Amino acid sequence: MDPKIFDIDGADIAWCPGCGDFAILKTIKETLAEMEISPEELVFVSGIGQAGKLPHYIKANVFNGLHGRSLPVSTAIKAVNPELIVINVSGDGCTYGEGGNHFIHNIRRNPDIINIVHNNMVYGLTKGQASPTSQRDFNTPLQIEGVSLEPFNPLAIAIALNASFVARAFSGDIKQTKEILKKAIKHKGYALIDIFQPCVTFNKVNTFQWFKNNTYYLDESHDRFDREEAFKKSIETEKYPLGIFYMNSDNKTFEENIIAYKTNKSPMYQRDLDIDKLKKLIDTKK
Ligand SMILES: Cc1ncc(C[n+]2csc(CCOP(=O)(O)OP(=O)(O)O)c2C)c(N)n1
Ligand code: SF4
Repeated sequence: MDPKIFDIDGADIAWCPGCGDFAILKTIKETLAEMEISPEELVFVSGIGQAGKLPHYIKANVFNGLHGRSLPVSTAIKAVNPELIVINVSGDGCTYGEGGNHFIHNIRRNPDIINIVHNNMVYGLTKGQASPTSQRDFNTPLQIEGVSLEPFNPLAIAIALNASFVARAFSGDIKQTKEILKKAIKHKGYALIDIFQPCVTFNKVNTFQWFKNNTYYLDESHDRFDREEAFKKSIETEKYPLGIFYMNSDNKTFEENIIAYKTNKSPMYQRDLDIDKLKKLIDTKK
């Protein structure tokens, strides 16, 4: 399949030249094309931010909602139509800051969705304030003496909560990121891919070269099914590991746990609403 199938003619892309978001967009389009997934099978869901604009630039079904609120929307879409491939895509601020509570409880629910987080360690859209993943001492127009907090560690949190798929990628390496994304799409259950993404305008510390110099790939010897080993890797900061840290398929997905699917497997959106039955049910609870 030609990745151009996902292009929107005349799309006016608002990202700065050189932004890592372009590479992520290209990676997603090429991955989907290589996997022969068509636009109708997909829904992209995002919140607010530069990363949150990605669904505007891809031809597929799209829901762009409130800052930090994309994960519950993704969960609901997957619940009413489990046949769709739901890709949640947003920034580190949107997902781990404003949406932090949703991030945590989404892992517990385990919907079968892919969660791509553009991690540029800064708030890009609002012009460079610190995000939860900004590194200590990072100077911004707001944090004038530098960030004084430890950065939020999304991978360690996800592994601690026994998330079903946890990975980190680098937007500058399209080939490896594609491989990770393919595995996340094939995986059943919630899949987190935190992608390091240089913000060339507001993060002059964590640049393309910085990410290259400060990362390495997990090798074959890393056992993805060993949770303790994955946790140890997730707290490494001298150099940041890239690749798939952890996988498990032990827990049922959110959709599988829904009572409505116990006896009837047809997607909920196709069912007729029985108002009388609903009224009776409400009456019994009065
Ligand atoms: C509830 C709420 N709080 C704050 C804002 C303002 N706001 C819009 S985008 C943004 C930061 C986005 O940063 P991030 O999610 O890291 O994405 P990036 O722009 O870096 O891709 C903020 C704070 C908002 N729109 N809604
Ligand atoms: S401000 Fe940063 S994240 Fe936003 S488009 Fe520009 S380079 Fe990309």
